[in-house]
Amino acid sequence: MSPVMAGRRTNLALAVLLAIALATGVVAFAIGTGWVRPVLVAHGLAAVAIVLLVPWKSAIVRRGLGRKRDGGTLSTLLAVLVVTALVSGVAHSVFNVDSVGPLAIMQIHVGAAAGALVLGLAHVWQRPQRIRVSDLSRRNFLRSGALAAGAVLGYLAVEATVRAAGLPGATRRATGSHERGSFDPRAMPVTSWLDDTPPAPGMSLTVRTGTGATVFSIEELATHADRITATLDCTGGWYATQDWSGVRLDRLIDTAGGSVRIISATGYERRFAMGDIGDLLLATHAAAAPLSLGHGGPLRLVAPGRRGFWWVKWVTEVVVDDRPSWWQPPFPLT
Ligand SMILES: Nc1nc2c(c(=O)[nH]1)N[C@H]1C(S)=C(S)[C@@H](COP(=O)(O)O)O[C@H]1N2
Ligand SMILES: [Mo]
Repeated sequence: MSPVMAGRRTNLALAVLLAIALATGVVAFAIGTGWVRPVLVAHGLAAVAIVLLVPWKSAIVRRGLGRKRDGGTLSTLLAVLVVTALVSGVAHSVFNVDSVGPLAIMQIHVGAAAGALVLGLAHVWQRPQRIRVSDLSRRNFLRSGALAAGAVLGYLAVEATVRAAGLPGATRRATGSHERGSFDPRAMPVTSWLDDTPPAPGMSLTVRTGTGATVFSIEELATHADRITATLDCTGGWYATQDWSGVRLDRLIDTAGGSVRIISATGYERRFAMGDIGDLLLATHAAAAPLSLGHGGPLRLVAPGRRGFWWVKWVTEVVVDDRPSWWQPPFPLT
């Protein structure tokens, strides 16, 4: 078998694995319950399989260096980004590393992955690997099977080591997040999706429906004292369970509609299905103390089972309209 053919196979496998890693990474960010564990396991398996292919890819790179083609800088940068994504992923998941200098570890991980996507597409464009009928041979299926089996064994070996050594990765949640400040809101991180900052504290909530607008004071909302224990699970890779108290959203809305927008004083917002309002809480308190401004005080949304970016802070407006609940970007844009 020629080294060129072997190289082509390795390149195709790497492209597929990177695509799987990216897709599972995006899905793991989007969902907070249900399929999140298998999705995260697939993410880890893709990572292990990429590492297993490093010896083969190195051989291809060494041959390529002898040939001196254009695009070497781009390829090197792509390799650096993939290694950065792998190392930051392991640093977070196994060792619970929170940040490196000013950057959160998940910013590094996602930033490297996004860069690798762009450069990876450019790389494939520059050095296309044509897919041939022979790629679908029985032998190549066996090779893929061997790689998959190797990935499973490697993954299990890492998991077993993490557990045996009592490393932080052993106690992660299904989403992959590490615990930070449960039942102690002051110890819980203050964070934002991108770069939102606290506004001047609001004093009231306006609820708009098809039939008009109603203004509630924060004290009025707090007197309902609806309680719920729920876990805030940030895609930054940490989670905290708190006892929240405030008012259930279905107490404030008595009309029908397509969906409901929960809007922050900062303009940040998420839209929910009307069927969900019985599960959503507008919280004024956590652990029996008023919410701090950093954590969204005086009023923030608690959205059990959803990732942190749904938990809108500094809520000043709730608007019911006729749009469907999927009428929004899958992730916030600000
Ligand atoms: N207005 C507003 N609400 C927001 C965000 C934001 O950037 N702006 N970030 C969300 C994200 S990504 C998370 S994880 C939680 C963080 O809440 P905390 O700062 O209380 O930990 O708030 C959510 N609510
Ligand atoms: Mo988050």
